[in-house]
Amino acid sequence: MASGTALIYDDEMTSHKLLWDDPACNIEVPERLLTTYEQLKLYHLVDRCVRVPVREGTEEEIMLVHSSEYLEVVQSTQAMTEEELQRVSENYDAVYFHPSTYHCAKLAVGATLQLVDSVMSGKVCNGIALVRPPGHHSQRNAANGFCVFNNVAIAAQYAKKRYGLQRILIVDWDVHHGQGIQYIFEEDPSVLYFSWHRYEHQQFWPLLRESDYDAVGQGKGKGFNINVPWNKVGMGNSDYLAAFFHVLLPVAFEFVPELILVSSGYDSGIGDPEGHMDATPECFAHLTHFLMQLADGRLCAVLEGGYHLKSLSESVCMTVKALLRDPLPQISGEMAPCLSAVESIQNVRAAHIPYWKCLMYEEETPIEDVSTKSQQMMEAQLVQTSAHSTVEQAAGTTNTDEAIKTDKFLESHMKRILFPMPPVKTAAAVISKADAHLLPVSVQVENEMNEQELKALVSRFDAELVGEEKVIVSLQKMVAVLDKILMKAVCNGIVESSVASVSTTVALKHCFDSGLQRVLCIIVGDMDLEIDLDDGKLLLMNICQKQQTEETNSKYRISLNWKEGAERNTSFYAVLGIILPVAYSYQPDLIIIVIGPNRSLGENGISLLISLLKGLAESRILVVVQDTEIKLLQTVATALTGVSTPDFGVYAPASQESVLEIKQLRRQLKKEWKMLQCSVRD
Ligand code: Q9C
Ligand code: ZN
Repeated sequence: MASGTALIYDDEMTSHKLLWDDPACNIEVPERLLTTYEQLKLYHLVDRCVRVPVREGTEEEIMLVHSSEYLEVVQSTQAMTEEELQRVSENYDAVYFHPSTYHCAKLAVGATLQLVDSVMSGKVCNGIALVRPPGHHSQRNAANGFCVFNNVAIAAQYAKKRYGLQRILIVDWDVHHGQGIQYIFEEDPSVLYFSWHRYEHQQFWPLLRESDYDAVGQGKGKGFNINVPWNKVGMGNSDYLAAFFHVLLPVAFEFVPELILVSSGYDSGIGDPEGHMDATPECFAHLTHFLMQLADGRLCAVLEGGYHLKSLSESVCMTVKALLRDPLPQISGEMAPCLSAVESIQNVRAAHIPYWKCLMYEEETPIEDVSTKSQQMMEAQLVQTSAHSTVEQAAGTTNTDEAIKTDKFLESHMKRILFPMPPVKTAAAVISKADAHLLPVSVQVENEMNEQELKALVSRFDAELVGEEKVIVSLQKMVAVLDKILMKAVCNGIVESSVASVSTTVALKHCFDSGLQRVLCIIVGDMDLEIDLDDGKLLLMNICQKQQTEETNSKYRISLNWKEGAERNTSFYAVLGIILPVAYSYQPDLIIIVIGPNRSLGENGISLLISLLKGLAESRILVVVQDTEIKLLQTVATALTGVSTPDFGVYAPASQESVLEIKQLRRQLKKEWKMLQCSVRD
């Protein structure tokens, strides 16, 4: 797999600007790029990326999406007077032209294609293009909503043509509906378009009926257009995560994209004057991290909207940090989607049941969302109601007051969540010295802890645990790695143990002794732990093959029966449907993953589990492996370092039995772990 992150930026794209007074357009300013680039420099992210130059997109490339008539109109604006420019602009909704617009719009297209080429050629693994003017509203024959050429749509057509791609995923997390992209690919099953957007029952721009959840695509493209309409403002981190867990990610894993293009608008972030949403910058790092598990990591993010300068620039920086595979900050806020978000999610899932196997056993029906609709209609012209009701704008505050409030909030918020990166990413302690050489080179091999120290440490909780020689050796290895994680000298680690259950028990006790408040322990395979769990400091999940005798689940002890055939890649269904939502609801400080005997997940499943959970707990993960196959150790070590992503091969739908098991668990636990909610019923 390729490595490295491309950054494409050129300040020439700041010359496109509004020359007259137009309140509908005055937020799309050159400072959007300048401020963002400055912030990237401040965080030293520019130095860590691969600089790729921009170029102009060619006429031929532009005509992959746009008509020659429209191209001529845009060309003609180069030589116009201000008055003429204003007149052309008026032909479109929320658009302005400047004499440099044509040049900049060609650079925006070319920058996007340079990014696609860098990723597809393997020069880098992923990247971001910071461009203006944006693209996702623009259509075959029309500019629209600040957009002149549809950069991302052109990139998708280009990638299909130049690289023969058959499946491209476009994720549009901008707060507006990229109706331009929807129109272009409506009938095209090779491009899966996902967009969430402020909708408010069609009361929000662009005010289109076809932005609703029931626009699923047309003809052969049915099922390949996914709209998540937000019917309230104030949607935040948990709402966005829920849409990923329960709509986008399962479908995307089933789709198996070869390339991901992100219409990366940040007006869906906190403080945006257009979006009025509430997602904080680190949310975008988590969204990016999820998408990096698909398409062998080939991801191209292309700037769309984002009009609060600080929110925009911090969010772009968080996206770049995720692309660079830095450990992510913990996501903030209460992890519970609001009712209106769950309604939207339920409706999209219901609308897509006929098209996706991962939804086929759902009996979801669209609901007439009474909780928002009637209310919305009455309040249409009054104060906006907001999803989580904490971000309502107080009467009498102005937009500038709001913007300054967000500036101040973000200033302290970023200080709170950012943390120094441990100098080493992954440490390992294996039993056979020979095995150490077979691990990825970046893995730091640890020596065991001194025996006296170990005995002193363990005797604090249970002297009897330390008996035979092999137990001592396993514990010495485990503590050596765990201590480094706790001291933040390494991020994560892997230890081999011939007595995984004892190693895990000691590891947990050592964690609590060190003052950790929430430890998530996931046991893959058949294994029992002798440990009390009532105070919420430990959440234990067991994925095992053996059928549980009776109803044994409780909030902090969850067991999931899962059987996976050797050649069937179905585990993502369990990981996305249960494990990830519960883990995000819990927000652990550290994660212990134990791979025991008789394991119920294949290597791909284990790899996916580790890769996805790395977004939590600042990547503090200890993996305890009972199995001593070197292949498994390599898989785990590779997932921890993040040097490659699992290859799922052919998707197999989970058996009806497994799906029902998951649904049952979800119903049982969704009151306790709110990120499990994807339907408003029972
Ligand atoms: N009364 C992007 O974020 N608002 N475009 C128009 C008309 C237009 C947003 C309001 C918002 C366009 C790329
Ligand atoms: Zn937007």
